[in-house]
Amino acid sequence: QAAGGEKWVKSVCRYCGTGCGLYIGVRDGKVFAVKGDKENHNQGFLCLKGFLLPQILTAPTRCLYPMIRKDGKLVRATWDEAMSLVAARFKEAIEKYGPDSVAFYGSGQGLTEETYVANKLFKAGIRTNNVDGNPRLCMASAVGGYVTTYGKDEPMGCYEDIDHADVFLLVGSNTAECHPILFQRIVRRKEKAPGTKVIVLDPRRTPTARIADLHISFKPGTDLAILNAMAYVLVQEGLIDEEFIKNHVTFGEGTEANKSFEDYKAFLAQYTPEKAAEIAGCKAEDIVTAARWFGEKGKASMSMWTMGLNQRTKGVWANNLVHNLHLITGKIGTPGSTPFSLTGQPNACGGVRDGGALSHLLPYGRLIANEAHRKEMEKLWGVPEGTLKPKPGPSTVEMFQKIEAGEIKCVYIMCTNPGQSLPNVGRYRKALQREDVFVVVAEAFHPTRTTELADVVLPAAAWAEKEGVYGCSERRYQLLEQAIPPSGESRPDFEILCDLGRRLGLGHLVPFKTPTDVWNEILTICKGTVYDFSGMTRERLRQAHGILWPAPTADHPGTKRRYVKGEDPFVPADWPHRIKFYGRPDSRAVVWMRPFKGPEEAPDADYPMYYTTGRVIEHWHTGTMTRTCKELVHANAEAVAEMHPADAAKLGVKTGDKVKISSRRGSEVFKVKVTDTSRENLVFVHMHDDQHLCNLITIDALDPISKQPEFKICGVKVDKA
Ligand code: MGD
Ligand code: SF4
Repeated sequence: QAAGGEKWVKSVCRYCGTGCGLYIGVRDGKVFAVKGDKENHNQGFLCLKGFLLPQILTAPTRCLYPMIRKDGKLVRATWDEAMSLVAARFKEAIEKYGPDSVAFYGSGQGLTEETYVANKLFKAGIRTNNVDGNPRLCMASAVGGYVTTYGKDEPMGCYEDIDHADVFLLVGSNTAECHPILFQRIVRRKEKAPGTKVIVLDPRRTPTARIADLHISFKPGTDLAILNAMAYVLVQEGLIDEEFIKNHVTFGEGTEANKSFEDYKAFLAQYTPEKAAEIAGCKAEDIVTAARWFGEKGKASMSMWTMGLNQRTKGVWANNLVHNLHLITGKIGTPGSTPFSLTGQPNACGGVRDGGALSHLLPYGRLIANEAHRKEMEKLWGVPEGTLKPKPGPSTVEMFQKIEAGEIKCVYIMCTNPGQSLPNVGRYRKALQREDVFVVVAEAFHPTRTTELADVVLPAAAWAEKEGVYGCSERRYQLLEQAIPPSGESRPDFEILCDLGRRLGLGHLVPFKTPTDVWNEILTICKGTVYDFSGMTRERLRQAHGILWPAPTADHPGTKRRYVKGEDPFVPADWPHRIKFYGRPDSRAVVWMRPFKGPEEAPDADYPMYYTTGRVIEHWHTGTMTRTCKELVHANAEAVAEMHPADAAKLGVKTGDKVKISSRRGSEVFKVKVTDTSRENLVFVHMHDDQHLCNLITIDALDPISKQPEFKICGVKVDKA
């Protein structure tokens, strides 16, 4: 690739779960540009955030040397000083209070190798299951949906399904802003096949809703009623596939899959379109239309969803209800027909979900609570039987509650910014400020709303400065090659973690010299599981533009559609059907009866408006990276409160005025933007602004199954400021 002193290094975008392939242009040891990879799924396209990635590398806020807090201030230290202090404090806590007094909080943006090292070090080395990560805030309900419905996590479809779909059902996904390159692919499909229908279920009239053929706006939290009513119409109008149901589906309620189709029909009787419309504040005929389009015989239907469905106290149930639509119509596992959850982060799937770096998981589909799985991992990791603790650790919010309670004394935070991104963040910021809690933050940027609370800040090499694997929404694993050396004194997270391991006397568990060493071990860990990607050698990943797992042998091309005979290597050739849901013992997926239940905190007399939060196209999450790009800041500088014109008129405010938004947990002042994007009685606030924390207001109530917080709904009052 070298020409005239320049080289182009194959990599992947640092930001969203779309996982666009790109090349990094390097000249004189500096990154000067990126360009889209035409041979990858994104076909050479990148969105603006992706294009502007080079700017983040030289931002004045890059964290370039270690820091230790002394007399209340973070001061420069050497690596040895910082790491000796971290190791000493961890050792002291473990000796005095036991292994569960320390914790690791990771990220769906860490490279697979980094997350693997941390997971092994903490679970098998330190012997604590206090390991969780921000995918808990993001994808946990989607995981819960897949596991309860199919017995195994992760989508069965692929991006290519977009090119074959006749109907798109986008539920709680602002694809246009959060997964722009996939949205563009949907638009291209619509242009190419003019009869293609887009249905958007979203309380807000988002930029995604603007291309919809049918947009159903509803009261936040009521989509469970709408999805059940769609199923009602499908059944009533015979838009179901009885043969598929007979061969591949079973029915369930609660946690037991022991019901019949007749029971399901009786359950649906309470969700007539009229009843659902009354609950949701939408039109019954729109629900009927959505169901008819989705269920039309001979058409391919693809559903996509993200945080609108996942960040809910009924998130797993809502996920189940989307799967139900596919299972009763048989619109699953053929080109263009698939339920497809979009992941938020670039490596939430590959690193954290698949890699098992949550508090209840072990790598590649294994569970902490399962004795056989623990034994298998103990053997693979070469540690004595009984090393792995049988009790799952706390989920993210519960972990910070243990910090608040003084039970966790030391926490290592890597590649995430919980001081800004946790729900009800004021509460957990206080927890991190406890005198007796020692906070280590491995960060590529400083200051952030978390480094400002740290006792030690470890400077991390950023994207392009290190090598490793990312796995995006469609099970595609891709290698990010190192393009330039780390900035300043920063080091790759994997190196820092191995250093910590050695200092804790656990170097034998993390003896890795390079990320390739880690990857080679990972290939042995996934082997024999349904994830099996042991055919994805490092060399192969260097050549390929991503490979979709399973890929169990070096000559296996990867799997576009799971559970499908002829595509998925785990469906036997002599299986009598097209599909085998082998994740469940009876090879049947479950249609769950999930009743409508509202949000944890609906508006009431004291807090009469709905409050919801999320991303905007210009910024990535808490903004530490994108807010260093002048073009992006120019386009969107400050988080605003989007309000419907009728609400603004009632309050007597116009665009640019300030409002104070308060919930039972906290308040913050924002500038107003009056827009019909917002539904009446709903205020939407962006999450990227470190100076205006939308999470002082959000609720930290959790889905009881997935433990994902309800970022998307709470009650607030809005006053003129
Ligand atoms: P990010 O800004 O992505 O947000 O929340 P966070 O993960 O807290 O933080 C990533 C951090 O990693 C940044 O501070 C960045 O500077 C740092 N970093 C970048 N590269 C590296 C590296 O190579 N190594 C290390 N060590 N650090 C690096 C995201 C979270 O927010 C998520 S996933 C979701 S889905 C939630 N969404 C959400 C919402 O919709 N509404 C509200 N109100 N809050 C939300 N919070 C959640
Ligand atoms: Fe990066 Fe996502 Fe944009 Fe693709 S769509 S360039 S992965 S931010």
